[in-house]
Amino acid sequence: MDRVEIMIGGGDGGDGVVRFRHEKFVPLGGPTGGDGGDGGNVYIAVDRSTANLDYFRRKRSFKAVSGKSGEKQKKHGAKGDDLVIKVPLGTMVLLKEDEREVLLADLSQQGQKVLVAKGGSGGLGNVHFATSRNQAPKIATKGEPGGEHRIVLDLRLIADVGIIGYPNVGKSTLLAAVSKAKPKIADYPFTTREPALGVVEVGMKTFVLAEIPGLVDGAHLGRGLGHEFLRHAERTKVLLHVLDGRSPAIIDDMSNLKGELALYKPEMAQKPQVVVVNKVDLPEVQARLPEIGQLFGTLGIKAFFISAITKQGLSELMSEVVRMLEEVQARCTGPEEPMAIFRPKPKVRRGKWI
Ligand SMILES: Nc1nc2c(ncn2[C@@H]2O[C@H](COP(=O)(O)OP(=O)(O)OP(=O)(O)O)[C@@H](O)[C@H]2O)c(=O)[nH]1
Ligand SMILES: [Mg+2]
Repeated sequence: MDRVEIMIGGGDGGDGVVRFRHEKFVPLGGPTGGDGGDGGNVYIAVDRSTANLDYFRRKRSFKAVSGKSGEKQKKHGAKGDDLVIKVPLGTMVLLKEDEREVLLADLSQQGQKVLVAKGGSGGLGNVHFATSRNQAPKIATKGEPGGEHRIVLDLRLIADVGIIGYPNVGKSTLLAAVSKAKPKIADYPFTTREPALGVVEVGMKTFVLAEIPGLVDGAHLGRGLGHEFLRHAERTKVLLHVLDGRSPAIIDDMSNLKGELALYKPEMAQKPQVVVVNKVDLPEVQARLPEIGQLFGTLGIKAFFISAITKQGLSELMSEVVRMLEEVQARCTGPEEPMAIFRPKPKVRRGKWI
């Protein structure tokens, strides 16, 4: 499970109270009713020990603790405890308003935390309402209810590089050849049914590589498994586009899949891509290499020719990926965008007299 909708509510504010001083020989003591405590806030925070969203199968609704009512002698009620909901690294937090989803936070770093619902303010005790005309006010206000929101938690892989390509082209074989990942490999389509991750070391550099499985024509319409997984590729910086050297229409394969990405999201097709022709160890592919090379040459595309099985061409390919990652990184270290801060508005029911 990597996407879930939950309801969250800030704690309600405690009520203000009506109290009067009762002392011996002071028949008309003034008001002493204290304010209610504020309700607790709800936060969503990254937690190292949480790996998935399975916990939310059982529990879908969360509310922080409410504030306590005020007390006599002008005492404030206690503030409600905050609630911190723990999620794995890589969770996107979206606010659902009607059918629209607004991104509140992309929790892609350890220690990140976002405020998602504010507790209601405590009500005012009658100490606040004494005037020269009314020195014994019998009024206090109720605490505000906490803010309530529908929140979508969407867990996405954090990979620098995504391997895309039609089924059976050798994506898993490539991932296994350059990292310690052990994805299932077999000679039929849709062997990989979940994105697989591996860490690649190139000299002193490392990056995270992910196989994005199940892409077919019409993936953006939900065909194959691809639509489910394309969102994992959204955060990658570079795409490795793997083609099967045996394919009779290798250029069409490339442009069709690219078109598929653009239909899913135009930004996806804009990502830097490395075109990789796999399975060059096979004699039938060997025989076609000059022809394939020429096809890409006329399009001005630099293609990498590899065999994920014999590992031919892999070190050049990985060096190119590192180079491209560095290029993307250099481009991205411009002035930082200001952090968006989400300040949910509680539903107002203020000033209701008790
Ligand atoms: N000869 C040869 N066969 C390869 C090469 N790379 C992969 N294969 C074979 O191609 C078949 C599919 O490989 P996978 O790595 O499972 O392909 P995939 O793209 O991950 O496939 P799905 O996960 O099913 O989409 C397997 O039988 C592999 O052994 C290669 O470089 N040369
Ligand atoms: Mg696979």
